[in-house]
Amino acid sequence: MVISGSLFERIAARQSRDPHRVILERADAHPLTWSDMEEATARLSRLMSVTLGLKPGDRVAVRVEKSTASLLLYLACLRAGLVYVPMNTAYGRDEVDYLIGNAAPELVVCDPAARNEVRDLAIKHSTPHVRTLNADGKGSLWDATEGTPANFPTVACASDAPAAMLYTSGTTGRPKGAVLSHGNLIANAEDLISVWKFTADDVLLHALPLFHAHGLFVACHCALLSGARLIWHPRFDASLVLGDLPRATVFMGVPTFYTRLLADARLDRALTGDMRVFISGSAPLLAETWNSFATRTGHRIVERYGMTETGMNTSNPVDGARKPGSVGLPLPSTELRIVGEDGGVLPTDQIGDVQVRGANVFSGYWRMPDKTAEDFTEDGWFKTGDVGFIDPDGYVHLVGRAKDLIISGGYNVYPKEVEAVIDRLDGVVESAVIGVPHPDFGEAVTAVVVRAPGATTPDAEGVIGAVRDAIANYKVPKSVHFVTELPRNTMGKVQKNLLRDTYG
Ligand code: MCA
Ligand code: AMP
Repeated sequence: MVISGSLFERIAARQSRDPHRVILERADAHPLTWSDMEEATARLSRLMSVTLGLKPGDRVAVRVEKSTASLLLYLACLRAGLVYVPMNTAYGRDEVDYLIGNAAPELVVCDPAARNEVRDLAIKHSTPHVRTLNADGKGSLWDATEGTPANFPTVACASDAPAAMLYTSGTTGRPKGAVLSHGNLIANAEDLISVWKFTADDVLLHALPLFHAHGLFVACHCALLSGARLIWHPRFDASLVLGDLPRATVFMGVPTFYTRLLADARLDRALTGDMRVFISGSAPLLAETWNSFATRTGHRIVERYGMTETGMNTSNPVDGARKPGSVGLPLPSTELRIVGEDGGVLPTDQIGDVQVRGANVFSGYWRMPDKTAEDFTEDGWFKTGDVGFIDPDGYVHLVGRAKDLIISGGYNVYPKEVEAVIDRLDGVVESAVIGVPHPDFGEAVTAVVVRAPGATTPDAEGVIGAVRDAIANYKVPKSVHFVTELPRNTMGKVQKNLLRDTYG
């Protein structure tokens, strides 16, 4: 596939065929048409490029609640050739501090409530501009666009120009910025539109957060590049989603969305009768959930598999067999292989490391050439850190992760980050953080702590409180266990599998 031009140009080319058609509906405000979006993004792009003087390739770090204004800001960055750097709104001060220091943005946009804290961090890291945007789309960013002319020539860019940088944590060390190019995003969106058969007749119910690849890229790009309409929910609320399903044709979510929908007695065939497809990803969807959903609604959820660094890699087909427990077939532009410990490609049905290559795969981590080199093979395959096999029909099955990662409600938690907070507490010798099965979040963050001999503090509440004060709330352990020592193998490595057996 030959990819050229900016993602915004592609979206504009699709949408400008019918500029007055509604492309986004929301409960509390007027629907948005493409001409509304065109005008708003022109103003925002002009503000950032002309008034603030940002240049193509400059980063714009954004920590704001999901709103239509936050979507417009993302589109305006694409339009102006700026690199959008979203932050999870749950991030604490230390996480924001690290990210601003590492991304070196020219502009930070935050909620007005966080303005003073973010301004101090911006001063610390010499970030020239801080603007605010609240959940209603108000704030100093928006105010400044008033009176700005609503025209802006979209910045032309090569397909390998950076479009967004999303931070992803690591087994060791601090979070890394995965740089996605316009070409990566376009290639992946076009594959998904074709595999999921999106058309302008679709209506996508969007209840995902906007700061991760799932909600920002997968959902928004499929709709914006196919001409489908978005029904916009600020966050996932099972009851509100059930209320809007009869008006939608496509729904996307993490497995927790599906278990929460199943927990509501109103979910049935009648309510979902006009739906074309339900899609799940970001975390393993249990075959049990897939089967219960099929029994209750008649819909076979389409499970797909992706990563921040690669976008989506595989999906079960819309036409053809959808296998529960499998993440489906490689997408048209993605090659996927399973390799053994010696790096050799393994035959069908054998379990090994999953590697991918293709137009969807990012080219590297921001300012981390060594880490980038480590994660790619010499012939350009990206080492996903996932473990799986390919069955005789070509379907990919994930069976585990080589990386020490917990996925809780679709959010990734790297144990090291939580352990570092616990280990610095007075009275703590060391800790091990593991994921254990959880009915709502899939996996729950669980801490196993060794206290100093004779120490009675911190207790479980003390550990939980300390983590809550330091990092994002979804990383806080749901339970804490105290032991006199951690199980170790002969190499001295903590045997987390034994801890998972004991506390899972
Ligand atoms: C909220 N809480 C959580 C989580 N979310 N705890 C563990 N794991 C979570 N995911 C806790 C909060 O800390 C809080 O605890 C309490 O639950 C209530 O918080 P609230 O925000 O009201 O929760 P919620 O609205 O019920 O959120 C649950 C959620 C949300 C809707 C499942 O986590 C969510 O939207 N997840 C989607 C994540 C996602 O988009 N992932 C895609 C990543 P306390 O009261 O104690 O403070 S992209 C990706 O992975 C790749 C590319 C891919 O393949 O898609
Ligand atoms: P992230 O890099 O934060 O976007 O998380 C990507 C990781 O989520 C992948 O490497 C997988 O471990 C996991 N993941 C995504 N989709 C699925 C899925 N359908 N089944 C199992 N794991 C998944």
